[in-house]
Amino acid sequence: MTLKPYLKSRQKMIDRGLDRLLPKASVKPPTIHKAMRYSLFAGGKRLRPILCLAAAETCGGKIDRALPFACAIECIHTYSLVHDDLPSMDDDDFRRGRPTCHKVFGDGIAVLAGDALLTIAFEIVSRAKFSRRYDMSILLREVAVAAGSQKLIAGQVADLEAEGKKSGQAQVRYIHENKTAAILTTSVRLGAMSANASAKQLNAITKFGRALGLAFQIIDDILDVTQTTEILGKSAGKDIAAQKATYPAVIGLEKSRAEAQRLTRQAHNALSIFGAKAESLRALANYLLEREY
Ligand code: GRG
Repeated sequence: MTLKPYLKSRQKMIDRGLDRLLPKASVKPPTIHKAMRYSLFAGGKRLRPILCLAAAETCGGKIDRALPFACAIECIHTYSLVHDDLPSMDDDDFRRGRPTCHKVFGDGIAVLAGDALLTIAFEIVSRAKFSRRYDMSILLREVAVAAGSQKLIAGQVADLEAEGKKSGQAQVRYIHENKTAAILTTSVRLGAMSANASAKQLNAITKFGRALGLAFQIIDDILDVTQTTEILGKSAGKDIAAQKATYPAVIGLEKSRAEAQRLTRQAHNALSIFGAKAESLRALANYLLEREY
């Protein structure tokens, strides 16, 4: 499979879905809808929603059925970035290669745009078609738990509290598993659930998501050290400056690279039960590992 055209066509499909599901920028009050759309359509790679669609296909489902879940996940991901960029959190001026939401709309509207993106994700899921094995309460709970105080927010709290302190590998792993891997895992799990996956399939997809999610964040840590702001589209070198708990800071660059590769192999192994059906998930995992680092 050729990855570039595949990614482009999936990105388009997700953009169209998001455009359809979000209130138009002119809807009252326009400021909030402009701010939500500003961050949502800022050129994100759409990795999580693409993984969601690929997981649905891997489990024998249709991508149309998975699309609302994919869009909901991208709304949650974007909310977390908007809030993370705020002066009271990571204090970043650039995201996805352009000024952050609060730089354009002010802190108050950026907080509300994040809130509204998180909230609309639940509305989108609540309108989606569910499958025989996974009813609406299961799907809504899946999203709520992943975005909640014991997963995404837990990771962010631990990340904030670790700043400027000496962390060990277990602590960094905890941060990454919750801040990054939990939403990524839920992306593929929702795709699988939309496809009415068996327990065995869902278990394999979950293992894949966890390993890939952790590898993805370790690579992100490495890129922060090795790449420029221009290449990243966000401020490089911030982790060291802010004394963040990262893999390179705790175990060094070489060991971090080896750990990312080990986890990517683990992710591949989790897909063995699907045979050729997991071709797109395998290609996506390779794409994440092959980022320049
Ligand atoms: C505010 C509750 C709350 C959580 C914030 C998302 C996050 C947690 C922090 C942002 C910084 C960070 C390192 C997040 C880890 C996930 C990550 C690598 C995000 C960037 O994801 P990409 O590369 O970005 O998929 P695009 O812009 O392409 O979507």
